[in-house]
Amino acid sequence: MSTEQTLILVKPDGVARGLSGEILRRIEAKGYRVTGLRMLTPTRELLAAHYEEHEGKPFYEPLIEFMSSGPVVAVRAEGERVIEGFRSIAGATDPTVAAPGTIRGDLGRDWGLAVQQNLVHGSDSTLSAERELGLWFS
Ligand code: YYY
Ligand code: MG
Repeated sequence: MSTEQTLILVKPDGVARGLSGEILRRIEAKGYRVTGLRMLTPTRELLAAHYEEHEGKPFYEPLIEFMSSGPVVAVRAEGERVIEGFRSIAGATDPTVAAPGTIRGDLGRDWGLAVQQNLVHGSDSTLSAERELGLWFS
């Protein structure tokens, strides 16, 4: 048994497409508890800290630009192995190859910017979950 907490973001494309409710539904339907919820348009400063591991990569600047373009829904979710479990529900980074049944596989669009606009973020380890929750839910 290991109850964990993770940071989930519904990205600007998910909010703009009216999918926040559907994404929260999937999180809760899996049995995870939502223990924190905020809607905000993130600053570049917050996003630079959040995505520090990707600084310098070719997709970094467009990603920050996109993520600061409108409101996101930040979710603190809790449950048994929720970090790995939410990554599993979210599906592969690229919605075109994300498995059917996953958020990205079912709802992600197969367009040019699909890898950038892939609806959700989920922390990928206990260390990053702790760090990211500190940024978004301080
Ligand atoms: O953890 P995850 O979101 O699945 O992917 P990461 O490799 O951490 O990349 C973070 C974020 O960056 C991804 O969700 C979309 C964007 N991105 C991109 O725009 N283009 C890429 N080639 C890789 C990632
Ligand atoms: Mg990642």
